[in-house]
Amino acid sequence: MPKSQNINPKEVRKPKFIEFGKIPVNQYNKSIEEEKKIFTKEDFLRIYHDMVVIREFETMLNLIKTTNEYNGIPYNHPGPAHLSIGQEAAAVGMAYTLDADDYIFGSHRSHGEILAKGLSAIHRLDEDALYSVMKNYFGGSALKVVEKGFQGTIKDLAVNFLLYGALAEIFARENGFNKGLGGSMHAFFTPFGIYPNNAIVGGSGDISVGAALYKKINRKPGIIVCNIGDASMGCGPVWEGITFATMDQYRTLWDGEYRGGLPLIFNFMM
Ligand SMILES: Cc1ncc(C[n+]2csc(CCOP(=O)(O)OP(=O)(O)O)c2C)c(N)n1
Repeated sequence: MPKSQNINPKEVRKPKFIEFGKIPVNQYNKSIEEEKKIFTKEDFLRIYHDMVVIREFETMLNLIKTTNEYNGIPYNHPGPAHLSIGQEAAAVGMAYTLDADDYIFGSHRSHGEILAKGLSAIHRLDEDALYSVMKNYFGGSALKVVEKGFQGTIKDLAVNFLLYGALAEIFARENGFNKGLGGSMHAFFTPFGIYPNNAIVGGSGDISVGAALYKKINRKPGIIVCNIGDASMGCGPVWEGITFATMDQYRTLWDGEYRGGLPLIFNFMM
């Protein structure tokens, strides 16, 4: 791949030490007053709203798994559902400033990320674009269900569409975002920038790098966020992905507008 990268053996074989700079850890120390200057009251309400939606979604799944019932409605779901209760803020914080052009990939525990990214995309897309997405997705089969008897704004309809599509997917239903074939761990909805999650721990660690390379080479707008669990740091493909994403060639050999790193963030969920 290198066009010309000169390596002087006299230089590289010299006895020396490799030294690392400081890596910042736990450096966040803003006060509530400082944060209030960055976000508006509407922002805070929307952040809280999105977190509550995710918490209730996961609580509902937990009740269905453990009691076969939610709000008096009996249902049985024998399939997998890895919940993310307690991680709502991490998911909403990750998605809040992303556009529909920004893509997320995830792990086996990604319901919260899917909903957070979907809610963020719904907020950013205009009503015509939203309606067209819903109408054209698998012939509008999910839209038909949520539209029945619905009275409200297109944005509210889109929220119902998101919740229904994600839930139907988890329940392996035909109206699910992926016709129920992906399920809890492989759900995705690309019109909102929600790319597949992955049952293989760390599986998104290298797929995300490929997606970021695609964006860079094709000069597509947006960035990639790779959401994976901390245990995936023990997986080889994640290190391969990180190494590939930080190759010196991007800085030293790629010319003009292609110079520089990939539009990629690794976001480790603890
Ligand atoms: C390559 C691979 N190894 C092992 C597993 C089994 N497995 C499923 S979840 C999990 C733990 C993942 O931990 P982490 O990424 O920290 O996420 P958490 O479940 O703690 O949110 C393991 C080992 C797997 N799915 N894939």
